[in-house]
Amino acid sequence: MKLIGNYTSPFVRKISVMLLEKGITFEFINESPWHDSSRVKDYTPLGKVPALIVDEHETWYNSSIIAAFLELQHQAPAFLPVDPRDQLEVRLLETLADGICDSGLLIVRELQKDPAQQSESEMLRQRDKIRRGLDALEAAAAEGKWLNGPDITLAETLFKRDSFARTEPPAN
Ligand SMILES: N[C@@H](CCC(=O)N[C@@H](CS)C(=O)NCC(=O)O)C(=O)O
Repeated sequence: MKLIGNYTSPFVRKISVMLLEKGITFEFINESPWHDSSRVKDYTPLGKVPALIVDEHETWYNSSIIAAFLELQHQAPAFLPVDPRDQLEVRLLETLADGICDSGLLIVRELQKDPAQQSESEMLRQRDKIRRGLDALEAAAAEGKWLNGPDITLAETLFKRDSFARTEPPAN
């Protein structure tokens, strides 16, 4: 299996955490999606990371879809509970965490523009989403059911750094 990604993407991190925790062997292909010469679009039409190449006939993209595919391998630990309703609750928190990262990414992209082209109001709008999202995540963490609970969940793969020390990328 090959994981196409880069070291700064939280969505790639989600999949790296799952692969490492499940002990699934994979090769990491470090590709930035942002450059004109990027080869990411050769792997996925949307040109975004992560993409997971299973073989020459099977490629999955979008971190939520890849996560669902990895769960189908039935390799421990499971990142989703068995009960479908519980699964939805975890997927909702995953969506919340993804959305916070999406907003962060939009702010970064805005800041990369020429200052005259940057939209302060758009950045404030995104910051509000991040603030509300983090408040909701904190409340879920305090509840301790799917975040900070007894079992590892998909909802934790983007934010809970201390549990996943061995998935840290190299310093350089
Ligand atoms: N919802 C997607 C988001 C993926 C995403 O936005 N990845 C960023 C890197 S963090 C990317 O590749 N962006 C390239 C682009 O937008 O062209 C997922 O969960 O995989």
